[in-house]
Amino acid sequence: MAAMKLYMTPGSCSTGIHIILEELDEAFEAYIVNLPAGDHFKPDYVALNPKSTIPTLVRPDGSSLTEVQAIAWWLARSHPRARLWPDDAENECRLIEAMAYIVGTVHGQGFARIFATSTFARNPDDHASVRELGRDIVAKGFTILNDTLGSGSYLAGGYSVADPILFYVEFWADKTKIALPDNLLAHYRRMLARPAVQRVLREEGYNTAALGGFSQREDAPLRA
Ligand SMILES: N[C@@H](CCC(=O)N[C@@H](CS)C(=O)NCC(=O)O)C(=O)O
Repeated sequence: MAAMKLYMTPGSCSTGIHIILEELDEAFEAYIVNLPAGDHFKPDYVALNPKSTIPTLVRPDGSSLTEVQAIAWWLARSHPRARLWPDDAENECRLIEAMAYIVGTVHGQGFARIFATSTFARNPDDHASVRELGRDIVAKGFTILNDTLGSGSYLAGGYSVADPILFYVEFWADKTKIALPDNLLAHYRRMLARPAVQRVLREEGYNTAALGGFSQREDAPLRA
């Protein structure tokens, strides 16, 4: 059986999927897509993912899967022994609710305005205001997710695919110096202590350093 292939960019949203893969007891191959160089628009990549986004997961049968939530669900569902998806309906719908909000709003509406500002406004005069709006959306999102998490260790009962997804926006908060409310900061640190997270960060070129933070790669501009 062919190994799964993850097409990813270090320090991007694909880091969440990279962590989920690392939590599974199965070999996979990781391929770097250089976004600043435009690799995602090259014909070989477009053939895998016509949306030109990362992450893309190529499954053992050769088919491509895109969209963070769909990939996370498929990985959890096809690897039940890893127990990364809750059994009960309440935790299941809460998990989906959290992932949709993180990827769709905190990332797609908030961080995207900060990292990919020009895709929201053609006029450079508007960029500072677009970025400021992005930071407001992120801050509101973190307040909501902080309340969702409460004093719990993980987002949906036990550890699940939602936690590496939450982690990637916490990681971006660390890099952009956006404050994480207390419950999210504790979650971020809990995630940083996981061996799978440490392996992924090392593989993506980061040094896990002092509590709650690490130094950014010199050579990899962060993109949403
Ligand atoms: N809805 C997509 C969003 C993925 C996304 O926004 N990925 C960013 C990187 S974090 C990307 O591919 N950006 C391409 C670009 O900057 O041109 C998903 O869930 O996979």
